[in-house]
Amino acid sequence: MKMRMLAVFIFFFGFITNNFSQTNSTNQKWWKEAVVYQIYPRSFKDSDGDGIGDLKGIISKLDYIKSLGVDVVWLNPIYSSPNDDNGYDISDYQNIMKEFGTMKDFDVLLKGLHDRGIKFVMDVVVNHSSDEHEWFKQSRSSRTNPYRNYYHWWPAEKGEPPYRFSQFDVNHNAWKYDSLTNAYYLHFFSTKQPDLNWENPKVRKEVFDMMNFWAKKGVDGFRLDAFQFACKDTTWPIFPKEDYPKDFIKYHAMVDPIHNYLKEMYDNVLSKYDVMSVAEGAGRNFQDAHDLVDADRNELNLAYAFDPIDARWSKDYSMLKMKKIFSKWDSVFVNKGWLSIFLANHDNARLVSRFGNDEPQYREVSSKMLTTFLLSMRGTPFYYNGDELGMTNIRLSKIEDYKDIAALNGYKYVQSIKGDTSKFMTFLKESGRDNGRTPYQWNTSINAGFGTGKSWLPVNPNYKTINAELENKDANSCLNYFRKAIQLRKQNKVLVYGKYNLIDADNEKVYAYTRELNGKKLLVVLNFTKENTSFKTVYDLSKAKILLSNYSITSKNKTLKPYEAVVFEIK
Ligand code: TEU
Repeated sequence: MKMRMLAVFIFFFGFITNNFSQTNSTNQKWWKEAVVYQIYPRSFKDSDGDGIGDLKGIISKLDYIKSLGVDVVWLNPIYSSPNDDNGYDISDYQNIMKEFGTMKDFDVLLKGLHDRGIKFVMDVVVNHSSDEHEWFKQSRSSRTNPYRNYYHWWPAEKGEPPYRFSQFDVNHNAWKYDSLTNAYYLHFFSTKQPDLNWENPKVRKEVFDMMNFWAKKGVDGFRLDAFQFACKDTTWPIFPKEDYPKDFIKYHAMVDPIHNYLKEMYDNVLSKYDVMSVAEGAGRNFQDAHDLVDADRNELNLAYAFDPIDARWSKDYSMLKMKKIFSKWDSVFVNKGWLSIFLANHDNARLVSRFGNDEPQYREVSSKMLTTFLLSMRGTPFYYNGDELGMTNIRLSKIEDYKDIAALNGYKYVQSIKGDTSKFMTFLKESGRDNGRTPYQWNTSINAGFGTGKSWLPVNPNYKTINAELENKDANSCLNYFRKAIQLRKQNKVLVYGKYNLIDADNEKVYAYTRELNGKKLLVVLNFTKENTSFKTVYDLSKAKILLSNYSITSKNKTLKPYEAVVFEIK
């Protein structure tokens, strides 16, 4: 009996705190209500004809960006870089990459965004720097150099270091031998991206000073690149062969005392400004993710987890699995913490090619369906430039055409182990990162209006039909649908803060859920397939109001056309 009373109490207490947490104004934050638009600067707009996008290019498109209705722009790294990994290898954290422009251009860009009421998020890449950064040049010059300890070194007289996995290395070995000082340095990414030693307080101070420099300039947020890997166990244990490196995240991510360093970052930088902070990667499990963003812990605001997008390529991918993953992630953050919602970025294939269907008859409708999903879930949407046009994978067929270090070194690795290179090419065509990095398609003019010079990656030949200018004029385009969906989210706080509830959970084709806040209830139904289908709901749709739909005629009889998406308001 006592147990039952306790259960009833917990249920009601949970109910009250849950509803309270959704409506409590102190829990309402601008970064929860924002739609973040990610711009890949290299590919957005080239102002000077060198084939590489730049800051002046972005400046020339500020009114267009404003017209989308987005609240925040996140730019991939724009700092000085030799571009081994397109700017994710930084050689000077307080300067602008010469291909992108100057600090003056940056100031103009920031002001231009702010003048239009748009906030700006900076990409902070501090798991590693470039090997061309002055710190590393000093560090590798001698074992006694004051910067030696800015990076991780293993003296070769101790023999080979314990194996560590590198994502971009040709041999997947994260230790690179450097004859100058007869030692190995650690690089979880390419050999030109040596890992910084976060255990060294001087490194942490340098990073915090650098972040303060940008915050004082007025940036509104930081995206912490690959930060879950920043801490290393410097006793360098040998990891068990059975699951390392297969499950390298388990060993590389969230190593102690990473949370202390985040708290230090909070105290020294984040707490001083009204900035948002987001971690790329959410750790090994839900607990890690929660610890990163639990407001009471004073670390970060948001994290983005890879499970949903990674699930797409798993052998047992299905709609049911997808729904389970998203629903589980939502449930973990019901009362505390906040997540981002995304299905594509610069590290992935195009949204419509990966999760929708880019065959001509389905491209538009499935792209709109995915937009509906991203803008109607609980969490801050991170929307990748070009997806609002329904841009598709380019599917380059020859390895020589690829530019991405992950693709090029991945290919060399497969060759070195005498693996199946044609299978690898098939994989690259569908999931290679260059698919998401082709120039933004502005109009039907030369190079899709990206710029006058030969672009660094080829323009997708479909730019004659898929481009911003045409779509701007077409009321039913993907672009205008995106604008509409953003407005719907803005006008309905229920889409931001409302409780998420999965319905018709066993439906293998339809993802359906309700969002509910203060008595207002929306029902979102999304057909993820090219078949006609139906869904189950207890709600009487005959009285429901249709708030958004990606077909001109929408029925209320619980059936859906291919890739149909509808947002109903339940009356
Ligand atoms: O990505 C971190 C990361 O773990 C990626 O390697 C991801 O798993 C991979 O891109 C999937 O193909 C960040 C950046 O987003 C990425 O662009 C950089 O290359 C990487 O860090 C290194 O800085």
